[in-house]
Amino acid sequence: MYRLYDDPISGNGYKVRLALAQLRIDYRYHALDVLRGETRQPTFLTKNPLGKIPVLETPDGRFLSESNAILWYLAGAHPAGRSFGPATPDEEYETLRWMFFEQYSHEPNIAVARFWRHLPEMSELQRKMLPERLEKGYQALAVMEKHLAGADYFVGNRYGIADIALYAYSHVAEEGGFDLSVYPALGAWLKRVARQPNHVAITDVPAAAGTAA
Ligand SMILES: N[C@@H](CCC(=O)N[C@@H](CS)C(=O)NCC(=O)O)C(=O)O
Repeated sequence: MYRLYDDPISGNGYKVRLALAQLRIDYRYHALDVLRGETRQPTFLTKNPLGKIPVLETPDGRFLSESNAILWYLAGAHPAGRSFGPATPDEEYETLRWMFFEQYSHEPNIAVARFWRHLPEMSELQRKMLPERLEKGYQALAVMEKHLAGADYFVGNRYGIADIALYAYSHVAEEGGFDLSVYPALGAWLKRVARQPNHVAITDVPAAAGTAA
């Protein structure tokens, strides 16, 4: 059986929860609290030396990290996942392009702004850096809006892992202080993604299966 190590608040973890739910893959859920440093404990560092969730443990005992790499793995490793994955070299390129965009231009701004605003108190440095994160986050959202003005999904005009990767933090961007009302095509895409079969919400967290580490 798969095991997912995650923090319920994490959008990176949500990508994996959403994919597992939509692929109907059974798994055990192990909750960690990043704010309490639980991912930096020695037992967890044996699973991911970077000390970060999500980590997906495979039934044969391997520990997979990096949310978008896990999505890629699930799309390739499961017959049901193939419809979520790229079908041609061009689609492989497009899927990777959007997933790298998510990790470099989107997540570090939108997820980080959201995370900081969830903290009991922002540090002086975080307060100083927030406007730049917001500016760069808006640039990423504008790139998505431009694409979605001419397409229903990110790759191959069908729902897939690039949509899952980008949906995770886009749909909660308002929690980071972003105004999504200025992006009508993005708003329509968010609704389209939420209507996919077996969709689960970021707040639909499975019951935890005992100790996290
Ligand atoms: N690039 C990684 C980022 C993972 C990441 O930043 N995880 C955060 C939670 S969303 C974490 O575990 N932070 C705890 C820490 O750094 O101590 C991915 O996509 O999985």
